[in-house]
Amino acid sequence: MRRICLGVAMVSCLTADALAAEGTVTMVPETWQPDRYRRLPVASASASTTLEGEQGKYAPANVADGHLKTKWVGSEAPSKDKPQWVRLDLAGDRQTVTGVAVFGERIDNDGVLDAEVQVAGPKPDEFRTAASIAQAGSARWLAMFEAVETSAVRLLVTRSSGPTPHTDIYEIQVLGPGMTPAGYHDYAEARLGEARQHHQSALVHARTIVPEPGQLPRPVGASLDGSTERIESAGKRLAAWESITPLQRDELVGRIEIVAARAKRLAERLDRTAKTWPDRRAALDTDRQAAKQSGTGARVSDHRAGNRIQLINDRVLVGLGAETGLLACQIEGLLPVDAE
Ligand SMILES: [Ca+2]
Repeated sequence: MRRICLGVAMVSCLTADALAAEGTVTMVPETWQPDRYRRLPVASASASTTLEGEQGKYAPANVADGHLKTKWVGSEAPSKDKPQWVRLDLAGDRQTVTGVAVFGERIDNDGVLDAEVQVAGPKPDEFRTAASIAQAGSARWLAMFEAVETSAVRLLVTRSSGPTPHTDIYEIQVLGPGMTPAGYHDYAEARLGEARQHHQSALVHARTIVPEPGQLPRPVGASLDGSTERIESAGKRLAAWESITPLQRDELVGRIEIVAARAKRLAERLDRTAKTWPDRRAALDTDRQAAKQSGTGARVSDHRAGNRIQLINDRVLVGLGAETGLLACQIEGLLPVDAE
């Protein structure tokens, strides 16, 4: 491999906040495989601009679909003032990233000349440069840097070259530390175990809110059912680990990362709801009493009770919290549903 550029790389070993080391960029052949590294699963992709739209033929997701014939095409000319970028959000909350392999279009055919490989920091949409390339001599290159924990990687292009203002990227592989086959399986099993624990916590919180699962608001019940199904399905697939291909293993680990992250978010959401439930329950009981006293028929009455504005008839109560801005809808006999 011939080194084509040393980037100004600044990445910490633990977070994208404290920047320490220099990354390196080297050319790689088209057949390059991340043998020594683990290809990290990507949950979603987005871009600054996309020729024919984000859902079209040149969608950002094409850079993470595993195919070297599908590509993202940025539609506007990149510059330092107006860079073009494609962003990959990693499956799971955070991953340890050590490098990025970029497979772009030919330099003379809308390929990348100058770009920065960036990693997401702790704040939303905050990115730090981990490695950079200038005057690229190849369409395919590997940027390696000190391991960093991050939730997303972004390729920021400041100059491309070719017959049109476009920038074309076929594939971006986000790389993590390599694992042995047995270690990889253990990792997948551990992550699925975490997903099960989060799911169990979510069920406990749900039971705090209502004792019977059938009484849960439909969206919450559906989320819990979906979580159960995804965990069971991933568990069955994991049991067949020895008989699936390396690519299928990568896909499964990606699924497990997503399942674990969603289960964690659901548990956290229900935990918050469970903690505020006694106060809300009391407020709703008050509302219910008010609803019963409001008379019958379809006629709607409105009145103000403290910081709550209520519209009531005998079947439906809609309350707006004047301070919280929360809209609470209560249908007699059903649990309330909140919306902002
Ligand atoms: Ca592709």
